[in-house]
Amino acid sequence: MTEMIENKHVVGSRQLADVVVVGAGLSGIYQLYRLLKDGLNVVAFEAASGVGGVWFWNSYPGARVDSHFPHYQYWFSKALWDDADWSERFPAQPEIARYFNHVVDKFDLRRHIHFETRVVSAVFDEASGLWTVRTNKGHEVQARFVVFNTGGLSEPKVPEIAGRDNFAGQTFHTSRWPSAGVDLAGKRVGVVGTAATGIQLIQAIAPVVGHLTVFQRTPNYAIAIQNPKLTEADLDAMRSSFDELHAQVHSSRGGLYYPGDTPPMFDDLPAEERERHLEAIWTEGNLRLWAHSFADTGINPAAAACVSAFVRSKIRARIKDPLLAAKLVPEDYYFGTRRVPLENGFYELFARDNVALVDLREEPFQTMDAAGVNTTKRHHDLDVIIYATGFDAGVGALGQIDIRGNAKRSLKDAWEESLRTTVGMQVHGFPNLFMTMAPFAPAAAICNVPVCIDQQCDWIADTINFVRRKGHQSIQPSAATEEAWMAHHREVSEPTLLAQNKNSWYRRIAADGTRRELIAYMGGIPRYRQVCDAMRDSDYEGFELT
Ligand code: NA7
Repeated sequence: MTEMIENKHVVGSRQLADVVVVGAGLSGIYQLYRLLKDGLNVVAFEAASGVGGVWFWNSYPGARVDSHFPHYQYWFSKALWDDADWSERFPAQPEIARYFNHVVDKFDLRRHIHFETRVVSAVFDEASGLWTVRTNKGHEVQARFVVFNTGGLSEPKVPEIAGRDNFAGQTFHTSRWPSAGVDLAGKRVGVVGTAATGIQLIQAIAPVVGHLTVFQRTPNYAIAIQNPKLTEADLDAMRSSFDELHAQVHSSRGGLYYPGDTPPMFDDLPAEERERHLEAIWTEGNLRLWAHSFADTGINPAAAACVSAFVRSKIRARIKDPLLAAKLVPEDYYFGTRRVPLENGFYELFARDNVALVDLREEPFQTMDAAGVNTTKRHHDLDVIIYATGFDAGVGALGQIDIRGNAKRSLKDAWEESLRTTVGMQVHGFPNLFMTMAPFAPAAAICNVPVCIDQQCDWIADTINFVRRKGHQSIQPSAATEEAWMAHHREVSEPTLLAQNKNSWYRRIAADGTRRELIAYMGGIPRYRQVCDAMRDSDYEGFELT
């Protein structure tokens, strides 16, 4: 049965919304807030039973944010900062999930969201200039604008291993963790994946499980986290520095503010000075070594090699067994050219009697059977397999929805042919469709997300308001504007060392398994915002308005 959404806007016999917002995660919540504040009639859909997006789904043991306090929170409301009550420098998932629920209740957003409702299609009609959005629950909404706040890391990836379905034990993906939890006590557990998620999970469950087999393909350069409890004085300082920090993070490259300079690694810098700088940053126990250490570590191979050697020595010092160290210490790529995880006792875990490391580069997966998994060398008996194997980044969630723009062309097909966006927020051929955290914007990757989506949600709302105020029916970037943005993206992003490491989710993996475009825009937030602002301030020169 089709349920028409109750709505105050009535055109003929049709009921309309101004905007459909898809997703009630980090960006969907703010998008909804902002559009409602602007007086628009908004309908929101969310597949989960609650708000928070990744912080709803990723409730695996050990999940916590890697952006240090006080950066990972909304920036649109000082009142929210005043009642924020964080307990740790890197808060854990339950605390962040509570925060999102608080935000939604504080601003009375919940009643606008249809939960446990998946958008299955969004089809544009060129004659009326309206989108028809349908859900798995039979809703059908017609709206002039549709905003996909579906997240960049929301569609899980599971390895294709022959016979996977034969496994008789339990299997989980970290991003679909049961809300009731999983009893792992005493069980033989296998974890596949040792990146940001795998490391957090492994640390949390190693002391609980009977036996843990860690399947690692690529070792990472993890930084030892410093995660003290916060005091009232910390919270007071946070509240009183809101304006200053707001300005600082929005003019930072990646949405995290670190005081101090970033000298070039070699110019006039004596070796001892360099070492002192590295040590001082290391002891901070956050992502500064990656984001704000030396000016040239992201582009100069010699500088990157120097930081890489430093981190390797830190990791090696903690692993007694040289054979184990050879597996856990990365040697064949530079620090910072993949997502840098934070860890807390990860390297020491492998000395425990109940933990074993399997190096998949030495013994790749072969098959799975009822009792576990076969690598090329042996059988591993398991009761539970947990995939910490990441996501179909950037495009995955949108690919699950049948989105059709001009001439009923599918977005998925268009992107399979050639992945492209204009500033990561619009696509030529898809009028009045907007996205956050999509490819080729800082928000797609390499960004403290609350800062990046703050700007994106505002730009989208400003653009929708402009179209309405000027009495236009639709807006989309011209093909030339899109090409110019893509050319700029390639020019600033591809020469970086990060772009040269193909073994990372920052480079999209296409359906055929090949690594394709670098989805991370490497020009930094200020440069990106300048381009977006210029578009808005020129009344969208280079866009097609009907
Ligand atoms: P990531 O960063 O994509 O890491 C996935 C991990 O799973 C990584 O160790 C992968 O090894 C491993 N993996 C993926 N596929 C396979 C197969 N087929 N076989 C063996 N191992 C595999 O995901 P995360 O969830 O850790 O983090 C995602 C982001 O969330 C993170 O960057 C933060 O922004 C938050 P690989 O390195 O590919 O060899």
